[in-house]
Amino acid sequence: MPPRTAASPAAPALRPSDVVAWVDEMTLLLQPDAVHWCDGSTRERHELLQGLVAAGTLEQLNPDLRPYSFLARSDERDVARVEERTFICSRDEADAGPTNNWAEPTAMRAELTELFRGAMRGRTLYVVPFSMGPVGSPMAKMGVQITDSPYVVVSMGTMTRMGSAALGAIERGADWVAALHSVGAPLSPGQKDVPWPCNETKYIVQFPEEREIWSYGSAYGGNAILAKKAFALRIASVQARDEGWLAEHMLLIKVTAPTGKAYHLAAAFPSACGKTNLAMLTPSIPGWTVETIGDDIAWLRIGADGRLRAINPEAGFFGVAPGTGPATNPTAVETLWGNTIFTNVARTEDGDVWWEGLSKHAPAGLTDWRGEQWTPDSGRPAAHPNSRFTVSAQQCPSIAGTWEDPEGVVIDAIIFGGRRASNVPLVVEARDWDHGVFMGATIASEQTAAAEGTVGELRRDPFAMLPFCGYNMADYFAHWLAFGRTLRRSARVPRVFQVNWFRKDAEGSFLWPGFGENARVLQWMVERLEGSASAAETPLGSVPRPGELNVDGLDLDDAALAELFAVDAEAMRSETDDIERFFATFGDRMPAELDRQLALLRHRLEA
Ligand code: GTP
Ligand code: SPV
Ligand code: MN
Repeated sequence: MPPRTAASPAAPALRPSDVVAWVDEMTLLLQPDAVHWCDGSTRERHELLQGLVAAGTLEQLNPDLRPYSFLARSDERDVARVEERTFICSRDEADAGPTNNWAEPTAMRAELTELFRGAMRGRTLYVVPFSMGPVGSPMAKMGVQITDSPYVVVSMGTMTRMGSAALGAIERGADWVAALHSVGAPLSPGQKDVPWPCNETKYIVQFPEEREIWSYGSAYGGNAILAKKAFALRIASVQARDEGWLAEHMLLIKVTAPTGKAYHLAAAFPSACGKTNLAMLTPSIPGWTVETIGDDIAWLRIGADGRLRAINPEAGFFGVAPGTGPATNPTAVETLWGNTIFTNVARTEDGDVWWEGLSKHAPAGLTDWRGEQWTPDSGRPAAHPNSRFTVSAQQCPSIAGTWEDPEGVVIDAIIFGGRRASNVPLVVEARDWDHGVFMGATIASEQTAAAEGTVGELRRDPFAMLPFCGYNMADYFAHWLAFGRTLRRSARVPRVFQVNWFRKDAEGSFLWPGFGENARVLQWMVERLEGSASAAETPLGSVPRPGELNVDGLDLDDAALAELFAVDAEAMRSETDDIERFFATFGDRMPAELDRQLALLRHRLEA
């Protein structure tokens, strides 16, 4: 198929002049061979997928086993988010804060302009208009991504509402975020392409004041699908601060109790710490149902009715493959029946996919994520630990009927969590909103494979937003505190909880069975909301009284249950010292209320 140009009949009739002006300017800089305006149609997706197969980026899986599904093997050096190469280029360095990399915006813009000059030679420039949130929702926001990666285009097609409808909203006057992306691998005339073009030099740059994103050198996930982390969290968190709402790294679920009463919960866990799994949870306890609204990002604001409301701005799931199996997440396994792009998983002999945890035993004849023969004796995982699936949310059997409600769902409770082998109990309820903000601000978690870095290393990851907050994290804490004051004037302030599914015993085994059994913790939360469950006060907050947590039928002895809730005073004291050091990194921008919460915690620990 010859590449289309902007002047081809496929270019949309409707092209907002400011988008055209930006595309024209970028076309001059990037010097692509062709320009393609994406309309988001099925035909367009089909043609892109066929082109990706022809280019060797995608391999079509066996259609009898995995209909209309594809496997991508990335470059081995392009497998996760690159936090070291991620920058917040606010005009004032202090506005990026100590948790972000900062660079002076004019200098960064000049440097990037030179990097991007001619970067698309030999390639097609795709114009990808998209909406975060249902088009027409008062909470939706538009964006336009320019990219030279058709893999990114089809990913954006699944993860967002992509195409002409978004362009229409922009034409009618909606603001939009400009997101520029190149794999940074121009082709000279006649040069053969590689299956996964990328560049050793990588930049993921946000200009928060200009609401602009420039991403160079990677085609992987959060580095390249710019609607997701770069826009819906880094840029949107700044918009949210300025406009009085919240852009969060949260899943959204609807929980229905046996009484038929439904509640909506939002939960923030760091990358690869269980959001998709909780979002798709199949309760192990009879009478309870959990429906999915979102699995990674939530936008929350106070609705016209004064209640806290949330939407999932995304349209698909970019989920972690390893650990996803019939016993842990049967809903995800069902969701992935077809129409799925898998990246960096293993391939079976008969043309299907496999990863650690999909089945107990690996099938014979596997090809690993690098394309090499693999057996269980190979001494390395068959699927990359951060291998992923990209699939439409529509395909999820547990998707809630209300998941696209333009007004959003009413949030009854907020949950914070992390991956902690010790110290942090299975579940704790905050005393009030401000204490809940303190919990969110002090979350620490063991690092996972979702980003480059040392897996297992404990780090503070406040609100699971450490890599995603587009401004000074202390200002973000203050914004959460102020948001609570506004909420208190409205109908109802949601309860706040902290959970930890990952506590380990002395032998290093998980103490809590997790997954579907996490419904037992949700049950206690709902009973707290209903006022039917009591709680015991601890220095950290309220925990279920003995016998209040439903452990019926669980293979969990009293000692293990006690260990799940044990608070070691000495360890907690050293934890508070660590929190104090962490807070101190923010200097005088740190809200006094959180220092007060730390003092209160220390006081309770001494008492
Ligand atoms: P991102 O997409 O990176 O934001 O990750 P996520 O927060 O959605 O994490 P996900 O649900 O994909 O889970 C990540 C890993 O944690 C997977 O390997 C899961 O199998 C594992 N996991 C999830 N929930 C539990 C749990 O309750 N207990 C245990 N032990 N592991 C879990
Ligand atoms: C995460 O790392 O939190 C993800 C995957 O959800 S990525 O899109 O790469 O950010
Ligand atoms: Mn995530």
